[in-house]
Amino acid sequence: MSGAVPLHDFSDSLSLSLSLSLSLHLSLYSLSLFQANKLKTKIVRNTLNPVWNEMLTYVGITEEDMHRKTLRLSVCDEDKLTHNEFIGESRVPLKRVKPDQTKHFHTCLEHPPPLPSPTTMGTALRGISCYLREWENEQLHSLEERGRVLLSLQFLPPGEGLCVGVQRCAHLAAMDVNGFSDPYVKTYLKPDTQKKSKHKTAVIKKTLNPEFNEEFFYEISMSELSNKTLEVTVWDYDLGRSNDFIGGVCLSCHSQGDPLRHWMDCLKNKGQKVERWHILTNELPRSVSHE
Ligand SMILES: [Ca+2]
Ligand SMILES: [Ca+2]
Repeated sequence: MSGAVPLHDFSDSLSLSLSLSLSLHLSLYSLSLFQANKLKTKIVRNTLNPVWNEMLTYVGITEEDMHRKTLRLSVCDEDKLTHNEFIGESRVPLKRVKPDQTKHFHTCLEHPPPLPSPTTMGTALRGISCYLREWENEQLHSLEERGRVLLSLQFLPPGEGLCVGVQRCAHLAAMDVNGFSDPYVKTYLKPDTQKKSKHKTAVIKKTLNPEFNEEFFYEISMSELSNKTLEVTVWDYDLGRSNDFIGGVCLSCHSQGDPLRHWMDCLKNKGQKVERWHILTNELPRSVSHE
């Protein structure tokens, strides 16, 4: 990791334009980068040479994604009576893509066998594309991605306090049978012995890409703040039953990667509003500073 990280030097979304010509019987093309969500083109029927010319956009790409992740393009044949059939896939490491540059790839489709990991197999059976384990050595290896959240942090010196902005979420996991969630965001500043640090956004109904644009203020000194952990969790509101946990992220001096960078940028740049995307995972990292 490099020492000084310039702020806002990274494009926050990755656009992918696909124009392919294939000599296979296929009618459905899907594209995955995050486990939580995949993007799909429209279905082209009864053809061996489909043309899509569609633009599919992943919102909330982080710096870590660009270094470590691989885009998987899966081609499938839609079958109304049985499971959709996996035809082949191609992969593009995001390292090969540079911000603000369009790059064209001509690749062949391959048909690798799925890996025998139970979680991978579960996903493969549910979805139309076969997920393979890709980040074996990652810290996030055992964690499932549940979407992204765009947060802003600003330490305000005069009154001493942290302003947390919950801007929006993208590619959230669907927690309702209708294929959507009713998301809202909760924030805590921990340890929180008096249970006073909880803040909640409004619920946005039936969406996987909610916009909140809400700000919460924590009155706290810089020295106290450096020992705290900001816990951000996203929930699906359910009427008449307990709400579903979608995912969360923790920001503190003990974090790693993007959360650590964001936290340090905030502490080092008093008064400056720093915005970053974060990956939401199904479990929060256990930290010794908690409870
Ligand atoms: Ca639900
Ligand atoms: Ca719901």
